[in-house]
Amino acid sequence: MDKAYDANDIKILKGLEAVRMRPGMYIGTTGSRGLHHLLWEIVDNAIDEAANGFASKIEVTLMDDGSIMVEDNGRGIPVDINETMKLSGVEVVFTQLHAGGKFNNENYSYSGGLHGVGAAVVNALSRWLEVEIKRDGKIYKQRFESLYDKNTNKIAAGASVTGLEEIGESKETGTSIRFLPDDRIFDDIKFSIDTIAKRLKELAFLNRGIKIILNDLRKDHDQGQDTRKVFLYSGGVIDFVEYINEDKNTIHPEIIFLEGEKDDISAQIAIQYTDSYTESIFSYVNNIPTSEGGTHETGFKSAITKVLNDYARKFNYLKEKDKNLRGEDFREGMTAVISVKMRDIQFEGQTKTKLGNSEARTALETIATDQLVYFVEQTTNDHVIKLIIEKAIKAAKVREATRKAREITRKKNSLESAPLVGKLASCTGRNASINELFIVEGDSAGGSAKQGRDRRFQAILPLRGKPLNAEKKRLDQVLGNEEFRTIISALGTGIDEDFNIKNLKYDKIIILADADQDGAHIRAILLTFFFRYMKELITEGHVYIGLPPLYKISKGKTTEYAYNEEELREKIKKIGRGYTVQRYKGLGEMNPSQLWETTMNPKNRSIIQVNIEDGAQADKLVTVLMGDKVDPRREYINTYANFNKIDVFQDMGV
Ligand code: TSJ
Repeated sequence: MDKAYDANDIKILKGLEAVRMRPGMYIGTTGSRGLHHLLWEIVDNAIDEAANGFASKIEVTLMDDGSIMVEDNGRGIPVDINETMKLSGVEVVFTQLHAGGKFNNENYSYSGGLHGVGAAVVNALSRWLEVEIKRDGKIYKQRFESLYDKNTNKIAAGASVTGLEEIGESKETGTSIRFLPDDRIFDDIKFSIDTIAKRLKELAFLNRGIKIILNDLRKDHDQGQDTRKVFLYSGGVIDFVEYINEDKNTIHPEIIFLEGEKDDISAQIAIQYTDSYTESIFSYVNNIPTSEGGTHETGFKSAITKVLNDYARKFNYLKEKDKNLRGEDFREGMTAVISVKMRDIQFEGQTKTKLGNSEARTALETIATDQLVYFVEQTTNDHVIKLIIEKAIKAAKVREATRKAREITRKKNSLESAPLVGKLASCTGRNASINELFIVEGDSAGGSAKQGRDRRFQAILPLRGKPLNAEKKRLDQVLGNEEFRTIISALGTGIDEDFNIKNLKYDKIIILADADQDGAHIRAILLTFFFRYMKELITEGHVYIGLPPLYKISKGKTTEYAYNEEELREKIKKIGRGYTVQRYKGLGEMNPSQLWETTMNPKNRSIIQVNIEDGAQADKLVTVLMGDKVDPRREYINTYANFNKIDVFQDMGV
C-alpha cells in the first residue's frame, strides 16, 4: 500500500524539482523566449542593485561554452547564515523558491513584476550555475548542478555540489553569476545576441547612468559584429527619445523632460514633437514595456490635454467660441517615453501588457500636470509651446476634414463597393479563420496567382501601381488612395479608430512582391500602412510576407526550387550533373502552377509572420523605411533589401 503523504513530501514537491516538472508555469515557454527569460531574471537582480544606488556597472558575457555570465559591482549577495533557514543568503537565493533574493523589501523597493520568479528558477533550469561574490575583502564561490540521481531515477534540480567556499581576497565588491541553460529543458540553448543587445540598450535608456556592457566571447560569433558593446545614457529617457527620433524631422530641438514622485510612484517622461502625423508613445513600468498602455498612459494623456488647452485659452490661441482641442490633436507627431516605478503592479489586457493600477493614473496626472505647468510657465519655453499648440490646431482642422472624408468613404464603400472589389478575386469559402488574402505586386503575377490558387480559401488582390507611402500622409489622403481603399474594403475591418478586428475576413494576409528593390519598397509601404492604421493586424499575427523562390533547378523531369544561394548549392549537389538553373527575376516569370507549387501551396511555401514585439524599434524602422530622410533609408535598403536578409528585417521588429 502507498504510504500516506506527510509534510516532508509536500516540502519536496515544492522544491526546485517542481520547476523542472512545469517550466512553463515559471518562465512561460521552453522556446527562445523562455531561454532569454532566464537571463532577464538574473539581469533584473543586478539592475535592482544598481537602481538602489549600490552598483554602477553591469556586464553580460556570452561565453564560448554556451553559458552566460552576469556581473555587477554592487554589495554582493549576503553570505552570512540566515538563522530561520539555517542556510547562507546565497543558498536561500538559489535553492528556495519564491525567496527571490529579497531579504529586505525596503532595500528592494522596485522589482520587475513580470519576471521576479527568482534566481532559484534559473538554477533549477540550468545544467550548472556558479556564483562568485566579492565582499568583506574576500571572494566566495559556490557551484550548483542539475544532476541525474540513479537512486531516485530523477534529475536533482540545482543542487549545491560545493559549499560556499572562500577562494581568494579582493578589495572590490560585487556579484557574478554564470550558468548554462539545460538542453534537456529548452528546445535550443543558443542565446540571440540581437535580442540581448536590444533589451540591454533599452534597460540602459530606462536606468540613466548605469553602464551596461555586452561581450560576445563565442568563437563563432557573427563576423563583423562588435565583440563588446557599451550602453550608458546619462540622459535616460531623454536619450531614448533622441534615439527614436534620430531619423525623424523634429520640430523643436529641446526635449521636454518631466520628472516627479507621488504616493510612492515615481515617473520620468521625455517628449519631443516631429513633423510626423502619428503619435509614438512608449511606456514602461518597472522597466517592463507596457505595449497596451494602461493607467499611467491615460493619466499622462489627460495632463497633456488639460494643461495645453488651458494654456491655449489663456493666451488666446483658442477664442471663446472655439471648442477645446482634443487629446489626439496634441499627440499628433508626439514622441514620448514614459517610465514609471511603483510597487504591486497589476497587468491587464489581451497580452497582459496593460497597466491596471488605478493609483498610477492619478499619480501620473498629478506629476505630469505639475511639471508641465512649470515648463509652460518658463518664458524661455514660449516658442516650443507655440509650435505645439499651432500644430494641434492644424491637426484639429485636418481631423474635421478627415471626418468628412471618412463619411464620404463610408458611403462610397457601402453604396458602390462593386468597383473596388472588382479587382479582388474572392474565395468561395466563407470561413474567416482559414481564408487567406494574397496582396500581389503587379497585374501579371496577380493573374498567375488567380489561376494557380486554391479558390476555396485563397483570395487574390493584385496591386497595379505602388500604393502611396502612408508614413508621409494624413488619414484623409490615405483614404483618398484607390489602392488602400481597395485593401480596406477587401479586409472588411475598417481603419484607424473605426478598425475592428472582429470583422476581418481573412486569417492570413500575405504580401507577395518581387525580391528586388521595388518589391522591398512595396512591402515596406504595405507594412507601414498596416502598422500605422491597422496595428492589431500585425500584433495579432495576421500579416505575412510570402517568399517566392529565387532559383529553379531542373534536370529532365525533376524540378527543384531554391530560396537562397545556400539552398541553391545544396539542391545542385543533390540533383547532380547536367542541371539547368533559372534565376527568377520576378513573380511574373512563374506560370500559375509554379506559383502555386512554390509560393502559395500551404504544404510547400515559406512565409514569414511579421511581428512587432519591440514597439520602439518597429517605430524607428518604419520611420527609416518610409520617412523622408533619404540617407538612412538608402543605407538600410542597401543592407537589408534582398530576400536572403529578410529574416533580419523581421528581427528588427517589423
Ligand atoms: F540573485 C541573482 F542571482 F539573480 C543575482 C543577484 C544576480 C546578479 C547578477 C546580481 C545579484 C545581486 C544581488 N547583486 N547585488 C545583490 N545584492 C544583494 O543581494 C544584497 C546585498 C546586500 C544587502 C544588504 O542589506 O546589505 C541586501 C541585498 C539584497
